Amino acid sequence: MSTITFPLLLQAGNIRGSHGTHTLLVADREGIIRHIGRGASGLGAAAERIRELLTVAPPAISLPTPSLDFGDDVPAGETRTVTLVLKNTGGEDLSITNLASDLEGVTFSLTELMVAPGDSATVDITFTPSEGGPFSGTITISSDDPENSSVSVAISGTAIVVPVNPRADFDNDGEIGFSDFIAFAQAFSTDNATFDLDGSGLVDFPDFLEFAKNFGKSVP
Ligand SMILES: [Ca+2]
Ligand SMILES: [Ca+2]
Repeated sequence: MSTITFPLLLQAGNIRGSHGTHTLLVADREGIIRHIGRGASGLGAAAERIRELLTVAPPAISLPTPSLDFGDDVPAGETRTVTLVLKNTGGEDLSITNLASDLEGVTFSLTELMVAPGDSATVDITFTPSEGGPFSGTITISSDDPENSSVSVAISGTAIVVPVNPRADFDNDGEIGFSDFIAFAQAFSTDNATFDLDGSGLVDFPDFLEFAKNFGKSVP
């Protein structure tokens, strides 16, 4: 018979003589019974079960989403956010020590965090494309996972350039701004053709939507 020391609850009340044999229960720290065996021949199996319970798995990073898509319609100059999920499938706390990207301008809501065993955490990743066209890169995540100290996630998307409607610059100062909005508001519900951007014969809500799409932009 081997002898081992273990900080587990052995439910003494459940070890009893029964026709010359014993029932062996192995319970974990929470008191959940993990093994039931009988007699001396069951000791080896019980000891093996105890060893398994005592072995704490190291932290293990897992990425439920292998790639992140910002979408194919990110307006150039506007910020888009996607969420990265980080999971710890190990048995000890996972320490994320850094997040970085090779795509310039990518920012993270967090670059250091702890994830408890079995838990998930999220990090918001934002990007503001400066011009139209596809973009892609890699997010690299460093952690104390002994087997995967560096893992990566592909990111991609496509930026679009929304053309400016120069007609929305009603005062022709090169910017579609607040002064244009005031002028538009004053012309609302009239038939003033300058402000009737869709040519419907009336300055109305569809014209406002067209104006709003262009608000804040410069006229080239
Ligand atoms: Ca203007
Ligand atoms: Ca109209």
